[in-house]
Amino acid sequence: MSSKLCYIPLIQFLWIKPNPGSWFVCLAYVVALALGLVCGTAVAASPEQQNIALNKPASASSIENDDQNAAKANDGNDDTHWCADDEPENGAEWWQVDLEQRADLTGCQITFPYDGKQYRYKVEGSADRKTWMMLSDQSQTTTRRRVQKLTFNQAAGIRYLRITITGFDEGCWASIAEVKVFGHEATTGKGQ
Ligand SMILES: [Ca+2]
Repeated sequence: MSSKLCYIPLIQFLWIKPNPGSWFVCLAYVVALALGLVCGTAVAASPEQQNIALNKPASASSIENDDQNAAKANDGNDDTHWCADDEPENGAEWWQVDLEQRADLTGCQITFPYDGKQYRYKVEGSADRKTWMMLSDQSQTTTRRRVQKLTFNQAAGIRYLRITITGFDEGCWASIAEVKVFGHEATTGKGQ
């Protein structure tokens, strides 16, 4: 039933003399329409919250071992994580995902291995892995939340998303449990 058709019985009711039975019918319709509006809104918003990074090809500057490889940071499991070997010669450790097509990103959610520990980092995006743009600079953050949600103001045409770990509390490593990336297919320019 289309949304316009949904309103026809209610309009018809308003043109007839009400009685207790019809009041009940009207109330049921109002409740049904309200539920429909709520559900419709949720369905319309869902594409923005779809995790487009799930199980996409991931890479990293280094890995501690194969049980903590790059793919563990976007496997949909908060209990598995990527961990770098953190050797000084590597420089800043990073994790990267290939979204396999260009997308207009709205934000991301990063889950770290530990709650109550500080991780500092920056999130960058690129269409070609040559030119990178800063999506969110958290290199000065003081938050110790395990799950951190970020909103991107300008992130159009992004295929590659990279998270560089710039610092962390003592006792931690450059490590990420899970990354979710939100957005939709780019309105201009397809993947390379
Ligand atoms: Ca994981």
